[in-house]
Amino acid sequence: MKIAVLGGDGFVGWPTSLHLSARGHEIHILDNLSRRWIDTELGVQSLTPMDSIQERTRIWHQGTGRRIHFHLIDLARDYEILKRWLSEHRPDAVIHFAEQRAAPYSMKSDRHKNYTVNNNVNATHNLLNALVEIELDAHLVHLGTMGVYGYSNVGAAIPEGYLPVGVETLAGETVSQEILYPANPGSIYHMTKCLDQLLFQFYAKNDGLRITDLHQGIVWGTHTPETKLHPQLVNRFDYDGDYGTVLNRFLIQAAIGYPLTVHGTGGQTRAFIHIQDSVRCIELALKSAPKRGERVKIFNQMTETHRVRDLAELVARMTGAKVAYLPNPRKEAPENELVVRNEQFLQLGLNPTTLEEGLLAEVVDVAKKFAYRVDRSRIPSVSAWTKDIAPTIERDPEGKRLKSVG
Ligand code: USQ
Repeated sequence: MKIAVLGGDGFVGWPTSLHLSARGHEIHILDNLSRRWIDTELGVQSLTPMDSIQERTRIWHQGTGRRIHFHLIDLARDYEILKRWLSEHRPDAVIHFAEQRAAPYSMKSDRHKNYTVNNNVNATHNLLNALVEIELDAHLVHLGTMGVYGYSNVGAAIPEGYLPVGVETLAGETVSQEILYPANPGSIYHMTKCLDQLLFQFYAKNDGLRITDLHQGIVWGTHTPETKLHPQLVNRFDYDGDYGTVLNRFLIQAAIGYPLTVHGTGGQTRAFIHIQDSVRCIELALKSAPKRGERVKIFNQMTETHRVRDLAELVARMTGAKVAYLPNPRKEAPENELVVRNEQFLQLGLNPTTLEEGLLAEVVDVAKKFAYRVDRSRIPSVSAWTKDIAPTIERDPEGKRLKSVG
C-alpha cells in the first residue's frame, strides 16, 4: 500500500513508519517538525539522541534498501498544499498522528490552549475536507485517546467507542440505540480529540469516508524491532514535566536517583500499551478497514490498566528508588477504577507485551544508558490546570523552589 503518515516524525509516528516500511509499504511522512520546535521552546531534548528526519530516513535506506519519503507540510495551516499533495500522490491509507499530544503542554497558558485547539482541530478538519474535495477513498486511521471517555468509574467496562442505550419513545416503548460514548475530556488536549470524534462521525455519515479511530492509552517503552536496527534510528523518549508520560518518567527518575513524582495519592488508574504493541495495532487496523458508508470504526488501543501509585511502587521495588507524593498540578479524580474492553485487537491477533516482561529491559537499555543526558530541572510538572492550583506546586520533590508556576 501507499501510506501517508501524518506526524511521522513523532514518538509513535516514527516507529510506525519504520514498521510499515519494513513490511513493504510505500511510506510518505508528512510533518511540520513542530515537536522538535516545542523541544526548543521548552528547553528540553529527547533522552535518546535523535537525528534529523532526513538523516533518519537516509540511515533506514542505507540499512534496508527501503525508502521513506519526507514532505515538510503543516496540515493545520497549509490546506492547499495538503490537498495538492494528496491529489498528486493518492495514498491508499492515511495515518493521522499530526496533533499536539501533551495534556500538560495544552494547559500551560492561554497561548498553549489556543495553539493546541487551532493545530489539532484544523489539522483534522483540513484532512477530512481535502479527502472529500479530491474524492480520495483512502482509509483514514487516526490516533485518538482513551482520555475521550474520561476514565469513567461507574462500575461498568468502557466499550469500544459506542455505548448501547435505551431511549424511551413518546409512545412509551424503549428503543435501543448505540451512541458515541459520552465525551468527558480532562484537558484541552483531550478535548481536541473529543472534537475530532464528532468531525469523523459527520464525515463518515455525510461523505462516506472510511475512518478508524484508535482510542489509545498511555504508551510506555522506547524501542521496536526496527528502531533497534541502528543507533541513529532510535525513537524519541520524553521525560520532562510536559511531554514525559508517567511510566517512562518513573523509569528515568529511578535511573538518576530522583524521587518518583506521584501526583496526589497516585490513585488514578490509567490504560497502558507498549510502543511495540501500539505499532502492531496500527498495522492490524489498516488491514481491517471499514467499508464505505459504515460508521467510524473505534478500537480501544490498550493492553493493561494500572494505578499510578502501584506503578511507582513497582519501579521503586525494582530499583530502590524513593517515591514522592506531590500536590497534583492537574484537576482529575484522585482515585478511580478503570475497566476497558479491548477484544477487537486481541481477536485480530495482538499478543500484548506485558509490563512484567518489558520493564526491566527498558530500565537497563534506555534509562540507565542515557541517564547522563537528563536535565533534572526539567523533570517537575509545572503546568497547573487552574490558577487556583498553580500556587500549590511551587516546590519540586527535592524541596527546591520552581521557577515558573502555571
Ligand atoms: N502522573 C503522575 N506523575 C507524573 C506524571 C503523571 O502521577 O510524573 C499522573 C497524572 O496526573 C495522570 C496520569 O499520571 O493521572 C497519566 O499522566 P500522563 O502524563 O502519563 O498521561 P496523559 O496526560 O493522560 O497523556 C498521555 C499522552 C496522551 C494520550 C494519553 C492517553 O501524552 O497523548 O492521549 O496519555 S490516556 O491517558 O489514556 O488518556
